[in-house]
Formats: sequence, structure tokens, C-alpha cells
Amino acid sequence: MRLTDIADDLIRLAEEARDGAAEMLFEPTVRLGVTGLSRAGKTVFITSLVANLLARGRMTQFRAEAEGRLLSAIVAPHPDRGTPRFAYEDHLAALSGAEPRWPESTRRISQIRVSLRYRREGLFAGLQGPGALHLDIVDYPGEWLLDLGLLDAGFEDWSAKALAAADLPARAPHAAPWRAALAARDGAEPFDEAEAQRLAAAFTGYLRACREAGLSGFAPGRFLMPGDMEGSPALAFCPLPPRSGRDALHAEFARRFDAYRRHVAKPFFRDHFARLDRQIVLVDLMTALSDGPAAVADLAGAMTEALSAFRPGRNSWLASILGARIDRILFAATKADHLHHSEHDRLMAILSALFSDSVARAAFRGAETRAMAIAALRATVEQEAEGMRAVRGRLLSTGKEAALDPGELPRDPAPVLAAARASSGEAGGGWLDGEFRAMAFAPPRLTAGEGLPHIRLDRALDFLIGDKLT
Ligand SMILES: Nc1nc2c(ncn2[C@@H]2O[C@H](COP(=O)(O)OP(=O)(O)OP(=O)(O)O)[C@@H](O)[C@H]2O)c(=O)[nH]1
Ligand SMILES: [Mg+2]
Repeated sequence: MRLTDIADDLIRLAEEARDGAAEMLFEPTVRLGVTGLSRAGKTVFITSLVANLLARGRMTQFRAEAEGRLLSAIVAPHPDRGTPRFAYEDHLAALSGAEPRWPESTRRISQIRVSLRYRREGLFAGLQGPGALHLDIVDYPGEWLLDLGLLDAGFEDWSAKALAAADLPARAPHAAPWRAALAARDGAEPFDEAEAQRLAAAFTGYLRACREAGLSGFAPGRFLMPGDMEGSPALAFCPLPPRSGRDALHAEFARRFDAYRRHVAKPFFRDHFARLDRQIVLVDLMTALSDGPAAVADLAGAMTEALSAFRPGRNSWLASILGARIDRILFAATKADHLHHSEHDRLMAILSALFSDSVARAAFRGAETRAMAIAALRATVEQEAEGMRAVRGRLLSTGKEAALDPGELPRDPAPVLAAARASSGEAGGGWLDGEFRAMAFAPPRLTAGEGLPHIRLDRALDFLIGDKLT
């Protein structure tokens, strides 16, 4: 081969690569935000979504698939090489192995791209050739979502809110050691790093106790899930009562809070939430309902706080990057496989009522919203006998099969809301206590090649991206 031929080949290859890259840039992409607090079910949802897109036997309510227009789906390299790839294969192997296991709590951010090819709708579809759509999804530790509520907060306001929350009956017992450490402090003392560390450790202990008690709100997110900030002195601060006189520690904590806001919370949302097109908000209402009204109130409060960042006009830089874009939001009550399907409408009604403010705000901004009860991975089958409508599955605690009837949800969500509101006053409160009990199920044992069973994952996906596949 002559030298000029080699040169020609090289040029041709370079041009092809360039054209390929340019084509990729113009191929439509949907960035799907999977939003939810820790344990809401994000990692399981993403794993099942990808698995059910690659093998679509269970996606009959996903219109493009039902119409036979979805030609192929593959996991493709993500153009952003700076963020690790979502460990889809590992999660799938854990969920569908001989001894299936749920994933561990997510400790760092990751992302995955699924590329779809589809036949277009309509008379002239054949002339255009198949369409392509990239679906980009990000997974992250749920704790970090709570930082959304900090984005435009000042130290004084944040402290006042955090201290008021710590006084609520459901939280006060957990907060006692931290409150005692605060009370023992002398504001006139010069700043001491060891004291800062002690106070931050006491505050972290309080947040951890809240999480173990089934509560939801525990910002700042990196205190419980530090990721690469493990042991960083930047995390050595906590909320403080209003300053009296010159208080060096107070001034330093205000500085650290502000640095956290600017250097941790803001970049996380700018890089991963800013360019979302569609959003699914996953809410583990089942566990909260089972834990009682205080847990429901805490869950609704934490989620509303996080979602309030999406309110137009509240914060101009946030509103400008988040506000305009997201045009569909699905509110999903996860783990609906804990309930007989006849209860799903009630679960959905409670979800809609609890998040009515967030739904109204999203609608006001022009986003289409919907509520659904889903299970990303169905761990149970239904069982009906002698008036009992139960679900049967393998218990996580014992590994033994059991049929459970968690109890009836109220037909009207109003008493749930009222009890949750009242419980901001007292822990417990009568409603549902002892009447409604969810249990943790192990993932189902699947036969090889069966694919991951789900409830309404196909409908959820159809709402989220169906219109992009026409
Ligand atoms: N029965 C049932 N349980 C589920 C389902 N999805 C999640 N779970 C349960 O919820 C737990 C949390 O799910 P994950 O997907 O790890 O939650 P996450 O939102 O990624 O949590 P973090 O990584 O801590 O933010 C799992 O360990 C399961 O016990 C589901 O579809 N059905
Ligand atoms: Mg996770």
C-alpha cells in the first residue's frame, strides 16, 4: 500500500469518526432524573428498568414495544466519562442470582446510558429510517437529595429550622445528646477544632438515630453518606442557636455551612439535576405508613423541602436551570408489591394528597404530572382466601415464605394527612398504629432467563419517555 493511500485512509477514518461523533451529538437524548430519599428504591428501579428495556417480554404496556416499533436497546458508553458507570451487571446479578440479594445503599454517584432504536409512527415513517433515543440515568445516594433544601438557605435560618425539627416529639429523644453538648458550650471561648469535631459528631449521631428510627429528613446529606468527603474537616459543623455576643465557633460554623452549600450541594445539583428532561420521584410510602403517622409526616416534610427547590422564582439561578426544562414528572409510590392490587388506588390517592403542593407547583411550571403505584421488582404473589387479600413472599428476616395481609388503607386520604399533621405534635397518634404493617420481603427467586417481574414499570416508562418514541 502506498503512503498516500494510507494517508487517505487515515483522513477517511478521522472524518468518519468526526461524523459519527457529530451524529451522536444530534441524536435525541432524554435525561431521566430518578429522585428519591435513601431506601426509596432508586437503585432497584434503575436496574429493573434497564433489564426490562434490554429484554422486553414484560413491557406490554410500553406502547412502542406493544406496537412492535422498538427495534433494539443496548447499554451504550456514556459520553461523560468523568462519572463512573452504574454497575448494572453487578446489581442485576445480585438481584437475579440463586440467592437473590437487594443492593447495598448507594455510596457514590454513577450513570448509565441505554440507547434505543425504534421505527417511527405514521405514513412516511419508512422514508426517514429508524429513530434513535439515548436514555441517560443517574444513580446517587438518597441522602444527598436532602441538600436540595439547603441550596438557598442561610446558616441562621437553617439552624433555626433544624433546631425546631429536633424538638419534635418523634425526634427529641434522638437529639438529646447533641442538645446537651450544645447547652454545655461557652460562646465566649476561642474557636477550638476539637470542640467543632465533637459537636459535629454529636449532630451526626442524632441524624443516624433518626434514620434508624425510620425518619426521613437528615440534611446535610454528606454527614450520613460522606462519599469522597469521609473524614473531611469541611463537614465539622452543625446547626447552632442564635449567636449571642462574639462567638468564634458560630462564625466558623456559618462559614463551613456556606462552603458546604457552595462547594458540595450546588455542584451536585448543577452537574446532575440541572439538565434533567424528565423526572420520576420515588416515594417509599409503604414503609412510612407502616411506621406510623410521624414517619409519614417526616417523609412528606423531607420530600417537600427537597422538591421546593423546583419552585419558580424562589431562587433565580436554580429556577433558570431547573425550571424551564422538566416537562414530565411521575410521582411513584414504590414497593406496591407489598399490597394486594385492590389497595393500589388508595396508595396512589394518599401519595397524591401528601404531595399535592409539589404536584401543583410542577403543574404551574407547565410540567405534566401523574401518580402511580409501582414495584420495580415484584417480590410477592397475591393470595386470596376466606376474605383475606394477602401477598405471599419470602421474608427478608427469616428467608421463609409467608402470606401477609398488611391491612386496609383508608378509602379517603384525609385522615392520613390529618394524622400525619397531628403527629408533628405527638409521636404515634392512633391512626394506622398497629393496623397497617408492611414486612420486608427478599427479592424473588427467579428461573434462569425469566427477566425481572414488576408492577407498572412499563406504564411508568411509557409516561416518562413514550412520546419521544413516536
Ligand atoms: N418488595 C420490594 N422491595 C423493594 C423494591 N424496590 C426496593 N425495595 C426495597 O427497598 C430497599 C432499597 O432499595 P434501593 O433501590 O437500594 O434504594 P435506593 O433509593 O437506591 O437507596 P439509597 O441507595 O440508600 O439511596 C431494597 O433493599 C428493598 O428492600 C420493590 O420493587 N419491591
Ligand atoms: Mg441506591
